Amino acid sequence: MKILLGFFLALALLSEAGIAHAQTVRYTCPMHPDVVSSKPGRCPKCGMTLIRKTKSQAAPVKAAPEPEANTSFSSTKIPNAEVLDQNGKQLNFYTDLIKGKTVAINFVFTTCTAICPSLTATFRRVQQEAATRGVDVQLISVSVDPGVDTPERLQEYSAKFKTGPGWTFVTGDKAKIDSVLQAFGVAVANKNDHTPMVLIGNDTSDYWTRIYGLSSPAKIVDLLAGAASRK
Ligand SMILES: [Cu+2]
Repeated sequence: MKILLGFFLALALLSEAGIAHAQTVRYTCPMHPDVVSSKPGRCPKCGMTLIRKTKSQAAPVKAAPEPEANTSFSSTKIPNAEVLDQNGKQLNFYTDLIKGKTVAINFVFTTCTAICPSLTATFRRVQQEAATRGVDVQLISVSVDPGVDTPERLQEYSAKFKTGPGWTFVTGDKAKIDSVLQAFGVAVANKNDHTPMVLIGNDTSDYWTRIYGLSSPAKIVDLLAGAASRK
């Protein structure tokens, strides 16, 4: 926890420093504060959409959406929305997928040709490595394109990546999925801007953290093991 706090503090200080020297508008990566650009675009390190920062946004009252990293997330924010899994089965998002579990959640869409195949392949290796190391984890891939990603499509996608049991693909009514995305702070207007982050949580201890979704599977499993060990 101390390490995490230190990290968040460092992040906060870094972004403050960046803002203090800003002459006009700047765009920074939520995950890589050292990436600063004068133009909108994507982070060359992780592909995340850069977030606009101006001096006025450095004021104590934050109006613009800020990266999650320095806000505390809690299971209480997760809606128990009615969603569908890749088998077309109706689930309650919180009680069926999160409650009492250690979870890793990513955000994908099946027609994505950019980062999603790599995110999913990484998740697959995370699943295998977690099993090898005896880390009990529920993997959840939430579609950011529920209108196109029917359960059938997700089933196909899931089969293509040879996912194992304990990995649920989630779609459903757009409003319901949006409520889930909003709760996690990852809702975007354009699906192509979806976050490459993986959220990691232990619901029982209400411990939440996040990691870049293309980190090494071993690193992701380390975080999962750490989360799972929190009582
Ligand atoms: Cu994608």
